Amino acid sequence: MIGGSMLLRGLGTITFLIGDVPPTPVTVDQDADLIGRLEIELAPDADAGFGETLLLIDIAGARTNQFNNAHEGFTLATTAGGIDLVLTYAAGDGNDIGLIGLLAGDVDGDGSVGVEDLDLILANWGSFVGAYNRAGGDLSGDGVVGEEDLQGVLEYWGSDAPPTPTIPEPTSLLLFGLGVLAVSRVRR
Ligand SMILES: [Ca+2]
Ligand SMILES: [Ca+2]
Repeated sequence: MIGGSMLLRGLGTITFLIGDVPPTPVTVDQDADLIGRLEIELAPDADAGFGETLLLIDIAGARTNQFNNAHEGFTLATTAGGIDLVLTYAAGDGNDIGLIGLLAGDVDGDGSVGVEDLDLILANWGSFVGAYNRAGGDLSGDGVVGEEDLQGVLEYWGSDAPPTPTIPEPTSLLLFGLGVLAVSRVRR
């Protein structure tokens, strides 16, 4: 626990190491003024699930400002398992700082990487949509929809969120398989 206000000014950097268990959150028992950098280091066994929130900083008081390098929605790291760790300033009880696990390459956020994501990239190709505007098609963080974002989708093509109790209908499984085949041909 950090007593009093948390001030990270100038060159201050706070680094969280993400391993196979959730990080222990820093607790700020008053206000937090965030002028500094937030860095994420991944251990080789770093693990996070789709839709899971890892709480980093629990602020009891009010928050002012944001980290210099990381605004809402920025992807700070990607685990080996293909989960993007995306920053939110609205975790916990609404004003805490955390990372939300989203599927890498998943532009529309529906929990799978496929044709819809590719379509969004192509529809916005060359457009400036804002850094890490996922729904707009920027996965790479340069704010423009282009080659890197396309590669991001292709690299994780076919990945799915962890299975839900719902069993997919055989027809949708078949269509999914065809979609993968079509893209494999295009890439050759
Ligand atoms: Ca998707
Ligand atoms: Ca981009």
